[in-house]
Amino acid sequence: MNKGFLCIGLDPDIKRIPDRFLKDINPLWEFNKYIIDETIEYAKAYKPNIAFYEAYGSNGLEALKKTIEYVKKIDKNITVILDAKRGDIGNTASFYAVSIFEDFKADGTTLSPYMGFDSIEPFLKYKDKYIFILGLTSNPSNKDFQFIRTEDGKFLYEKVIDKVIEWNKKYYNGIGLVIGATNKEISELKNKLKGIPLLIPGIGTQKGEIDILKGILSDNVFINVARDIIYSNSPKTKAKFYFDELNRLNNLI
Ligand code: NUP
Repeated sequence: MNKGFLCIGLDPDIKRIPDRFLKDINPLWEFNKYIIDETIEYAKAYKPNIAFYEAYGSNGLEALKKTIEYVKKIDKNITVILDAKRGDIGNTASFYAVSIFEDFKADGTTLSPYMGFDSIEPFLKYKDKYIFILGLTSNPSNKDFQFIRTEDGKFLYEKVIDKVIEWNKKYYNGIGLVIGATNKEISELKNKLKGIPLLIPGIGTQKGEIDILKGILSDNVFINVARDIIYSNSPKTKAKFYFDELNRLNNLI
């Protein structure tokens, strides 16, 4: 089933959500429910970032859990990616994996590659889940480490991408990458990344250009937009805008 490419980021900030939600017992949950109801017809996926929930302790985590359950209850085919950027030694990582995949029941998550394979391995036994490993991130400081030249002349991010592609072939095809839409390098990476699951943030508030995504869209590619949709006056209209734009781009090829 192809339901477009749009992944809506559920990153609720209490300071930015409309006043009418603040009187509720759990404003984060009520706000998310509103966003989901408004946008679900255009969403292929939702991506809550766990930071926005952990910040509010048990109330926040309850909102996160209810949010994931709600999406799945409405449409079990919608992918929920719990953005948590985990990465720790093996036995610790195995508990992160249990939390994300068995307790929160997310369909995918994000991982940092910095600690190497043993920090990724515990996630690999969940073969029906996506893992997106940070490859080339969308933030300005991605230059600090990701663009360090390695001994064979390649940038560090290129080495990470090569390694993830190798793992994808060796283990299972749910292993993918985070590639920020703010990077012009995306254009050169398109061929190499064919068939690899991709989570692409950076469109909208971070000013990534949507046209750079031409030629990269496919079934397991998720284009994430959070703030520009969830805080707009009409999340539905904004979600439709991105849904249509991505489909237009896909049809150009
Ligand atoms: O490279 C990355 N850039 C990025 O923005 C990797 C990420 N996981 N993210 C996340 O995507 C970020 O933490 C936030 O949850 C979302 C982008 O949100 P927005 O800029 O569309 O509001």
